[in-house]
Amino acid sequence: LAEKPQGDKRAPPHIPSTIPYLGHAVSFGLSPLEFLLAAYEKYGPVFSFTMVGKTFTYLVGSDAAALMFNSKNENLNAEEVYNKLTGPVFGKGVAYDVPHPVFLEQKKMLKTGLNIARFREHIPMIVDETEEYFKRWGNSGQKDLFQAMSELIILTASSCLHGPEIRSIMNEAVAQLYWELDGGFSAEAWLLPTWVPLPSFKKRDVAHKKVKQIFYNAIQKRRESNETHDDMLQTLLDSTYKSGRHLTDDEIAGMMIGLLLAGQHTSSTTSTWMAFFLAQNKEIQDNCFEEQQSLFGKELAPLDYDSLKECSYIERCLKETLRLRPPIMTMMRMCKTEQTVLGYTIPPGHQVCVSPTTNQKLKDMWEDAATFNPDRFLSKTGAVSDDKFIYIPFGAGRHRCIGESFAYVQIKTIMSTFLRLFEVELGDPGFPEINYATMIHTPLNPIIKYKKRQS
Ligand code: HEM
Ligand code: LAN
Repeated sequence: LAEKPQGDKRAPPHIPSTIPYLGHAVSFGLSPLEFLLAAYEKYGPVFSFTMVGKTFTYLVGSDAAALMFNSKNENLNAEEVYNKLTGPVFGKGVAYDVPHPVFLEQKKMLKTGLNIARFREHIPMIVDETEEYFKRWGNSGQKDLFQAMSELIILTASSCLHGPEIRSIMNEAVAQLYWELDGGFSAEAWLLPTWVPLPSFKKRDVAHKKVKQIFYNAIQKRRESNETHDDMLQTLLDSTYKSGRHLTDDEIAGMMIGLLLAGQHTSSTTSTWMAFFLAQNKEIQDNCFEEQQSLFGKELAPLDYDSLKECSYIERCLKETLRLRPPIMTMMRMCKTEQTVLGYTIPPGHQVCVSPTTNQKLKDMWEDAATFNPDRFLSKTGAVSDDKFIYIPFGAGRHRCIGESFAYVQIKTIMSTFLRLFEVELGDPGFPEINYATMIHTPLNPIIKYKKRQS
């Protein structure tokens, strides 16, 4: 089935399709994970297929994935595949709109802003937001947990990552703008040309302008303020590039949008999936609550950074949730120069992909791959081997996530607080199916049944 060898160059096996242009778009779209695992069984760790006129080459398993994670951005390029999606949402001058070395400097600035001293302050803020939010749930009932987590995480991101000026003006109208901006991260935006007049594109662009204006005002207010602040906004105002230049207000506002969306999707889906895994398995849920009692006493003393670090069981549950439901299911790069991996040659023009979801479910790498078992992470890697790139929810290499520690602090704090408040069971629709139609795979019908714990 492999394409004809050209000289001693061997192209990766190309999965045949009888459907012109669309290729495998429908079967992949309906169930990407099944598609990729089946292709891996049949074709091995490197294979190509066509969708909507584009050729995708997947690198499955650690050895193949190493090509992406060790490569330079000039060779396997991120902005060429991502900027169409992120450009209109973040605006000019940040992330994939600038040359990669500039984005690396921006990542460094963000990283300085996400430090342990800040996390210590974030924890009580997140606890307050969570307790306040769930007051509206009353004593018992069934509710859409994904909606709740999405609303809650906008609030925690505003207070921890944006600062008091923005948090104080958060209301439903602003949240609505964020949703419309967020609507820019869609399959349509990724597939269709930018000029197509889709209503969601127009909404995105209007929301972008309004959100930027809100952030400009907050930046202005901060510049004029006499109070001292020690938070992310202050870090961005004080940071300089290697050249000595400060960030412009437009760059800061773009980075604030980036921060919001980075934490938003990833943490809201992860917290929701985690709660459903615990709702499905009473014993694991009880272990989490007992850990709270054993570390914080029967009276459940307030959470703080050092004790939260000790909560190793809930941490393993989070780690296992990120194994089975990593929010970013595929990382993509445009192949710019011929690449060789495991004896195959990938030509320029292919979109090279690595899928955390796939690597984290390989039967030959993970014992009982499909089972939610937090204690697998009692061993060093949790996997059968210590291969470097089979557990990659935060990516690796040059494009690796800088938000991992913040995400752990945020999700562990939210989930600890949530489990102190409620006992949960699966709601009437049962364990949620995966909605593959969204770019970050969300839970379908995420209805949870809850009962207040007796204190
Ligand atoms: C990159 C996952 C939270 C900021 C990434 C990548 C992944 C990822 C897989 C690599 C993308 C690629 O290589 O194409 C996650 C997960 C999160 C999370 C699973 C939470 C559970 C956050 C948060 C922030 C953040 C909270 C910011 C506060 C970033 C940044 C990059 C990144 C700046 C760099 C992108 C690049 O260099 O191209 N994240 N992320 N992430 N993430 Fe996160
Ligand atoms: C995203 C969100 C979308 C996501 C998918 C398309 C779902 C995925 O298949 C590939 C990776 C991508 C594009 C992705 C990469 C990293 C992003 C862009 C984010 C997690 C959303 C925010 C994050 C970005 C780098 C955050 C920082 C932005 C700044 C402007 C500082």
